[in-house]
Amino acid sequence: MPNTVYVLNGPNLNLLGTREPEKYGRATLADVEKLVVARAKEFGWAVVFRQSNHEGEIVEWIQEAAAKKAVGIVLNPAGYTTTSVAILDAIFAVKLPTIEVHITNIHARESFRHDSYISKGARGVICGVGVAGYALAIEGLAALTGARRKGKT
Ligand code: CA2
Repeated sequence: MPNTVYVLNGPNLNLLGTREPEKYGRATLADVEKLVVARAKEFGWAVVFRQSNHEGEIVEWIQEAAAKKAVGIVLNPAGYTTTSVAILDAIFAVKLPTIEVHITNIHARESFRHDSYISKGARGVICGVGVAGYALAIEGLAALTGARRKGKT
């Protein structure tokens, strides 16, 4: 699936918009999907949008993205950010441009959220701008891959 971006979401992000809105906002994950699908479409890209509460499933999806020759990956690793060598290894292995996204500014939160394993393999990191960060990550992938906006027909 060339011209496809994988947007992967880690544990508990299925709760987005339903709990802790003061931290994570009121947009649901379905709203985020709509946002990224619309932005990716501007570049002629389709989106595979998924969420998992399981580390290994995220690893498998990163490998799948490479097997399908995806353009790149947008990843909010959520609670696996500071623990998952396995997800980092998958990012290194597949060599697809990967943008790490966090809805909140992880550096302004508890210190245990600061040190991301994923950032060591990501080409770019966006945090603290809410769910808009996902759309910015699509822009980032376009910048990194030299993709241009398609003219409206
Ligand atoms: O800011 C982010 O996007 C985070 O990746 C969110 C993670 C947190 O562990 C990271 O440090 C920063 C938590 C995701 C939990 O998602 C929820 C969403 C709504 C309500 C409760 C949890």
